[in-house]
Amino acid sequence: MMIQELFIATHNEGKIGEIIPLLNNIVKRVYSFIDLSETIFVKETGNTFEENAILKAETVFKHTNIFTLADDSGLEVDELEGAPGVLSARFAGENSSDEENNAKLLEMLKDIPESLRKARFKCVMALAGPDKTRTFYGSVEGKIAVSSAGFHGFGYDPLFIPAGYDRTFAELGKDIKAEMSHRSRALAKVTGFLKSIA
Ligand code: ITT
Repeated sequence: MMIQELFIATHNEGKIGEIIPLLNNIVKRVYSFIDLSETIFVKETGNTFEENAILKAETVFKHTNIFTLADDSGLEVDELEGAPGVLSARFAGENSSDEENNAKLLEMLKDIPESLRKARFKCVMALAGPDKTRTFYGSVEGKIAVSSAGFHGFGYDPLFIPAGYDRTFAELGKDIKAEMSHRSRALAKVTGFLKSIA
């Protein structure tokens, strides 16, 4: 079986910008919510990235009938026992902006020294179709900066310094982020799977 068309079920423009370029040579046509006349919002009621990724992919597949890929991702900070985790998008409250979430995280870590600011980004991608939904994982280790830096990317990128670097993802830019990010790593597994069934 070959998957010719894939629907990317995310409303996050930052994710779209990172996912679509990596799929262009793998599937013939990529769709997203801009191709639909009505948009679909899925309430993220799961307790894990995996549950939420599956929920988003399966709900959207039911509407579109096109193989659907969803991304659930977030930041886990050791000092905060894994928070913001699945609540990363709404850390500072429902509909909070990236800036508000980042400000809250910096405030919570303000007395925490560099050696204890360990964190990781995690991404779970779920691929839903007529058969069993499959999941793919990626993560990247790093630490939380003491202040916001850089303008590339989205979300917590201005605060996340990947291991082996001394600048944030937002300073390093999209090419370096694409080499090692949680999303790229999960997506490499997705594209590996798509090629294996082609
Ligand atoms: P969709 O559910 O529509 O895909 P969302 O933004 O609500 O969009 P999530 O529920 O998966 O997506 O929330 C993930 C949040 O984690 C996201 O809003 C960012 O704040 C953060 N995040 C995930 N990946 C990130 C990345 O690569 N860089 C920076 N922040 C990231």
